[in-house]
Parts: sequence; structure tokens; C-alpha cells
Amino acid sequence: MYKFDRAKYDERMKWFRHDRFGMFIHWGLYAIPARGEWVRSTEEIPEEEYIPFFNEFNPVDFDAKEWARLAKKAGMKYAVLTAKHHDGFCLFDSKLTDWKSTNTPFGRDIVREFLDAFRAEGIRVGLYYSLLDWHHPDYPAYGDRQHPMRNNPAYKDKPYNFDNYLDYMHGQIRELCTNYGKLDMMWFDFSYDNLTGEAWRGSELVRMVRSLQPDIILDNRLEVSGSGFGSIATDEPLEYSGDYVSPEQIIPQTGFKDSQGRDICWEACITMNDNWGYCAKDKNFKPAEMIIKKLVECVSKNGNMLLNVGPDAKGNIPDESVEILEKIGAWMKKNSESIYGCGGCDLPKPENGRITRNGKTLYYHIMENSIGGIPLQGISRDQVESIRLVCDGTEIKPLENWIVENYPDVVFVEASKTVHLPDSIDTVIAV
Ligand code: JFZ
Repeated sequence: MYKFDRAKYDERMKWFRHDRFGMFIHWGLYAIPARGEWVRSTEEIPEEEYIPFFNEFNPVDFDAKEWARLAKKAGMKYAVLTAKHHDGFCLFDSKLTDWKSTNTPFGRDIVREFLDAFRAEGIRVGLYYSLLDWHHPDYPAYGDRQHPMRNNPAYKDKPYNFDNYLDYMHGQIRELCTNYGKLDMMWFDFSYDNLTGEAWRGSELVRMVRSLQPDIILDNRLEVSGSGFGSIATDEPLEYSGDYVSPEQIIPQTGFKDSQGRDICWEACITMNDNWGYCAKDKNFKPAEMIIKKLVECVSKNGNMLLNVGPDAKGNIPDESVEILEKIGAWMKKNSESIYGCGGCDLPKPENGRITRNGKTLYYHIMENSIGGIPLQGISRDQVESIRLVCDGTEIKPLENWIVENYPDVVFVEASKTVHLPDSIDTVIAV
């Protein structure tokens, strides 16, 4: 009988609660049509029209070290690569299929190169593994609402044996957990309709993964889709509950607490534009300033952010994404002490920004300029030991003038030295 072990759980979640910021990488054959990673399904493309991408896959510019340097520069502490996405194409040298990068003209084990390069930069590593598989003959096709062949009459009476598929999937996950050294995270994606939990033989799968990789952290999608909370958010997590809630393309309105008032771990996965996989036409990139503020928002609610890049068919991360990551990196270089090891605090969100906290230190993220003094809400003068500007360490004094005398329960600091001078994105003040 499975019993959730909270002490063990808290131990393995330590780095996750500390690191806060990771890189998601969606990459595969779909980078060639360049219309997003769902292209086979949305356009109902039959296998024979997808195979040419396999036959030509040769991303000559792929350099995992370059990706890793970029992630490091952006201040990202962990990274998750799609070892297999819904199209079933494997970026690793699986013995269980021919549908893998090592059999394309490229001929390389991309997962291994990714793991080596990111570990070398001191970045923790995780692998995304799609539970859906549109290539495997034993995965339900006709009538499955996601499958590219859902409406194709040729698949209507095609027999399939789902247990064969599950053996295959369990076998591949065993390969990943056995042949590639220590993995920090496994990101299963995703459950839907009747396919959830034990339909994936979830308990058996998780038992195997944890026996091979005792410290690994799992997302919650063996149990739920991209919007569910699942039993990890209850007092009795199931064996396949995973370790954290994984809201997709949304930052929750507040953090989550369990019935004992403990914070529930979560990670928002977010795209920079509107697609996970490379999409040539999608230039709808979010400004770096916005993403920085959203990262702060996640941390202020005790969550993480997993920010996506979708490299192109030659293996390059799009220029727009590189530029965004560099801008984030410039901010992180000066302000990351307000992110790493930080979480939320019990004070309400101030009207001019957000607060993150590490122990006794409050980080006031000032996102709006003030006239006169900047109000640090929620604290009183006698609680304050010192105030420093985080980006350069400058001492800041509480204001003592005729205006602030009338606001005894707010600490004001000088505006001129802070917001509109060094950094108008998010100026951080440590108290
Ligand atoms: C999933 C994938 O389909 C997507 O390609 C990407 O990898 C993302 C991170 O995860 O997205 C989902 C998962 C579930 C639902 C929608 C999108 N859902 O249940 O509606």
C-alpha cells in the first residue's frame, strides 16, 4: 500500500522551491513545417506526409552547449527538453523504436548532448515525455479527440492493443531513467478523458521511476491535464499524483495552500510567443519586461516559472527568444537574490508592485514610479533594520519629512535614488 511520505517529499522539493526559474525546450520534427508542435493533429496530417520531415531532419546548427550558456546567462537553474512529444519522435537513442533522431540524417542522441551540456553549466536537467503518441500503432487513433487520424475512415476498424503501447512507454521511460545518469525532473504530458492515472499504469510507472531515480521530481500530469490540480493538492496524494501542480499558460490568481495551510508547489509553464514548438509566422513575443514581472509574480505566490523556447529546424533558438533571455539575464544578474530561495509573504500585494521574501528579508519589487517617497506597505519603521537597493547595494534611508509624518504605518523611501534612476522594469528594494 502506498503512503505519501511528507518528509521525503519536502527533501526532494528543496531545489525546486529554491531555483524558481527554468527553461522549457520544445523541439522535434515539427520544427521543419514550423507551424507549432501540434501541426500533425491540427492539420490531420497522415503519417506518410510526416515521414519526409524524418528523412530530412538535420539541424546542422544544433549546439547544446550554446543553449546551455544562454539558459545560464538568463539565470535559469533547470531545463526540461522534450525527449518525446505527441508525434512520438524520440530525441534519444531508444532501443524500442526506429522513430528516433539517431536514425535521421542527423544521427545524434540529442537528449544525451542536452544533458551533458546543461549539467556542465550547473543547470539541473529534466525530460518531458509525452504520454500521447501519434506514431505508435497501439495508441488509440480513430475517435481519439487529439489524434491526427481521428476522422480517417481507414483507421476506423484498425485493431490496436493499448497494453502494448503501455509496455513501450514504460520501457522507454525505463531507458531514460537508466541510461542517462541522474535526472532531476520528469515531465509527463498529459492525461485526458479516461486516460488518467491507472489507465497509464501510473502507480507501477512512478514506482519504477522513483526506484531508478530516487530524488527525481515529477509533474502532476499522469493524473491531470494542463489545468487540473490533482491529488498532490489534497491531503492524500496518490502514488501517481506527481510533486507539483503545472498550470499551463496561466499564472494562478493566488498561490495554493493545503488544508494544513502549507504551500503547495507549482510551476507555470509559459511560452514567449503563442507556440511551444517553433512557429515561423508567430512573432507575437511578450516583452522581456513583462516576463520578468511575471517571474516575480510566480515567486511572490510561491511558484516557479518554466519559460519555453522552440528552436528551429536548424537547431537555433529564435533571435527574438535570445534577445528576451539576454534582457532577463541582465535583470537577473543584478536582482536574482530576490528570486532564488525566495517565496511569497503573508502581506497583501502592494499597489505599486509585488513582494518576495527570503527569511527575514522582504524584497519590494517596485514596478510603478512614485511621486515623492516610495511606499513600502505592510511594515512599520521599527521592524526595519536596513534598506538596500538590490541592483547595486546602495543604502536607502527611510524618508523623514512633513509628508510621511501623516502616514505612521507605511515606510517611505527616497524615490529619486531608486525607481526612475537605475531600473524602470522592476527596481528591487531589500528590507
Ligand atoms: C501540452 C501539450 O499538448 C503542448 O504541446 C505543450 O507540450 C504543453 C506544455 O503541454 O499542452 C496541453 C495539455 C493539455 C491540454 C491542453 C494543452 N488540455 O488538456 O486541454
